Amino acid sequence: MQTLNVGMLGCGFMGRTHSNAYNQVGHFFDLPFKPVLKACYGREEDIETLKKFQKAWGYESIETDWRKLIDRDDIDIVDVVAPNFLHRDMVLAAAAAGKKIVCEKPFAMSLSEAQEMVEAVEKAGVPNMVSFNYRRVPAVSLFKQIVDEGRIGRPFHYRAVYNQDYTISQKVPAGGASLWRLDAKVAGSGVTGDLLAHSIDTAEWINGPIKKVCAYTEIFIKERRSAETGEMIPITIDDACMFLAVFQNGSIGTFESSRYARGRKNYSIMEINGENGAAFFNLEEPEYVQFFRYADPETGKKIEDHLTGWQRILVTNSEHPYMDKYWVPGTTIGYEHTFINQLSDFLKSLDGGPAFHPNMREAMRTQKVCDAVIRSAKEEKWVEI
Ligand code: SOE
Repeated sequence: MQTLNVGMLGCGFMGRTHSNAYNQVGHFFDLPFKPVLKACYGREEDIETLKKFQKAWGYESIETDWRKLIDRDDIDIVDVVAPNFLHRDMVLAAAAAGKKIVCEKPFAMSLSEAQEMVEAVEKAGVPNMVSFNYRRVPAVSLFKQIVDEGRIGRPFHYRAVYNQDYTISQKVPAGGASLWRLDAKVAGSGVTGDLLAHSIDTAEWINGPIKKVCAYTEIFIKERRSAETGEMIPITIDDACMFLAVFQNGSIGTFESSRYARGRKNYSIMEINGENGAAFFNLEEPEYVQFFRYADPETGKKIEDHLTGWQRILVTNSEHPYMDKYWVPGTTIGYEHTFINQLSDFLKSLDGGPAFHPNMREAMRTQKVCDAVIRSAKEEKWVEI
């Protein structure tokens, strides 16, 4: 089998999820390629972390200069999992070197950066994908299937929430290896780019394009100690964001996200309510999708009776998306499998399989909506997408 040599640009949380996927994917899926973990990159000052990372995942070599890694002849895929502010330069260099590209979300810091990156990968003609892993939770794929099968009918409402609580304490510093998400220069935005990007990606994938938004953002703690210098620095990323959305299909939506939602760790929910039915998903119970059936999708005939109610579907049957590749019905898979599923889809697309979604051009939509949300909050008005 042909090998595909991976160069991993980053050795943090997402570096781990992606490395695990390369190691695992061939165990579950029949693939045209065998990924080989060739090299991983980390900064010189993080050398101990980098070496630990190399050993944990089995990389053949390390680099402390990412440009050198990209230019190596023995690298086929460049996987960008570094903090957001580095994505642009890394993707432009990888495209110029003719490498296949995997990039974590949000793939750019702004819409203009995203446009530049899309132009570069398209000019170079290199296959590329953006990692929105939650599309590949089997229950989320099933949620979309239910909508695509017409079981919801005309949609009226879409709502999404993505809440966490890890920045409530004033003592949490900003910046540094683990908390760069609080530093606007490194992350671009706060919960909008980090969390709502996921919700927007799945919302548009399931319910079509958003037409306009009206947003409010809040910064609860305005100054934090810098993890790098120890100085107090102003916080400019959005700690919380709420926005109203009007979809092109006429339905209306609400989106809410915060890192101050005490008790919520990675609470991402989505619900759609239509004329004929409704669907609901909660990432804290990722093996279930809930479905409410009100009318027959073919005839529109009402089928409500005394047994009508929400169905809680355990998404572990072989008929369910991706699940035939894992264990036996009733046994579950987890967070890490969303990255494995996504990688399998990407690798298959490289050998004539179905096109992978979203590539960078498609993911630019999410960037567009995120930019509009931030602008709407700043200017206190509705913004058309
Ligand atoms: C933030 O805490 C974070 O790690 C996001 O960056 C990921 O995209 C999300 O899936 C989990 O939470």
